[in-house]
Amino acid sequence: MSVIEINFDGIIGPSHNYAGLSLGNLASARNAGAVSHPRAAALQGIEKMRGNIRLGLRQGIFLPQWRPDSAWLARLGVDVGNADPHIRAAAMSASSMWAANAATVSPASDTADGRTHLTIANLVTMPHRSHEWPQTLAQLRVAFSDARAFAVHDPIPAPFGDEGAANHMRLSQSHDQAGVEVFVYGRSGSAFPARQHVEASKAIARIHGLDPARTLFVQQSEEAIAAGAFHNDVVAVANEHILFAHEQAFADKDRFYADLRAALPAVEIVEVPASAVSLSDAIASYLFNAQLVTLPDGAGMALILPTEAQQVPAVWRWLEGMIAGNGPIRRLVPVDVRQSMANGGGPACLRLRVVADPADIDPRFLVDEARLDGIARIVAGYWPERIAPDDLGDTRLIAQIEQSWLTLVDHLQLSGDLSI
Ligand code: SUG
Repeated sequence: MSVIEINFDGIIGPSHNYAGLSLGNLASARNAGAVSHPRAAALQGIEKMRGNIRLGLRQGIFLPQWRPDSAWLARLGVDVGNADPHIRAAAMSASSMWAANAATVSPASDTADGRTHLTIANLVTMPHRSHEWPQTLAQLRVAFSDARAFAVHDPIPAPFGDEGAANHMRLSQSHDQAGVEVFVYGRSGSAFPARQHVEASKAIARIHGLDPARTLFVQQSEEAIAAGAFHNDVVAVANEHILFAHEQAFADKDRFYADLRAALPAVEIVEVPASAVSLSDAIASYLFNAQLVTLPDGAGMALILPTEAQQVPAVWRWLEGMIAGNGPIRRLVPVDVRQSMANGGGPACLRLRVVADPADIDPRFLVDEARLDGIARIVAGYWPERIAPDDLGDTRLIAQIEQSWLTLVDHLQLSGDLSI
């Protein structure tokens, strides 16, 4: 086997709800208080994975986390019955579904010791996400336990905010060759918090043993953060030698593009001008929160993007024009992940990309269509059909959420590894 791109999608958990927890994430704020549909949400995620498998891509999974996070509540001196509603909502969040925020990954060909390095994201900026990392770490230590191939690192210490792969891009001639790693950080000062701190990005580059000549630190534009791009992957995405980005994604794009061209002469930059698609249309449609993937058998690249992109005329017009031209992106594949989108999570948020040899990974974290069928049966049989924010303290709902998790983990034969 050889080194390929594998996308690990977070299975959408049974507690998925709209509590409006993410400041600076416009979709989360807009849908605060709405009724969620966890079962439909998880099935949408499974269908996205199925579609990618049918395109010939390799697919992996991460499990939902145990909710409510009773260990975190205990450290705050409460339990789910007597916690304040905003603490209870934070303990119930299914936000680990957005696996792009699980870790930052540097493939073996970029690192000094020739292993694939993963650093778990601390997610310290948002309380509801700050307690994800221990359960993420537990899973990644099982999935990537082969120490000859992988090094899994603890999170960067607080207060240096790290949001994982959502603020990291890797460009290379092809997946298996040494690449350029680009860390995109924010500066605080705008209306919304900058979640990725440069200190965290630099620490990860050192810990992964990256070559400074092939590592760039780039500031995200303040306009983008103010317009609701709380992560770089809402305004830019890269794959192999292609960078697909909005004109206003970066603070000093001329310098970034020049540095990138110097480090990787083969790079092709596909830039969407603000005159064609405004920042607000880009963010509303999640045009850039797409999976840009290389199709097998030389069929070029495809953009797996949310169906919402079809509903914003300026966006769809621009995309159709691009496809009609002779560019590197040959196919558009809209997918329905509306339940996740309503919390600000598009197709790219739902996955963590790992460029590695699948033979080195614990097979329980890799899926084909038959395994997805089994997961879908459990989702259909156990996941709550709907949750209103007022339901979050309901003891019957909590029991159902806990039972759903236990059943799935048992089905995937991971009970012994991920005990709570
Ligand atoms: O961190 N939403 C997530 C969405 C993450 C998207 N990820 C990437 N862009 N890679 C967030 O803001 C909403 C939760 C709530 O409001 O209940 C939330 O956490």
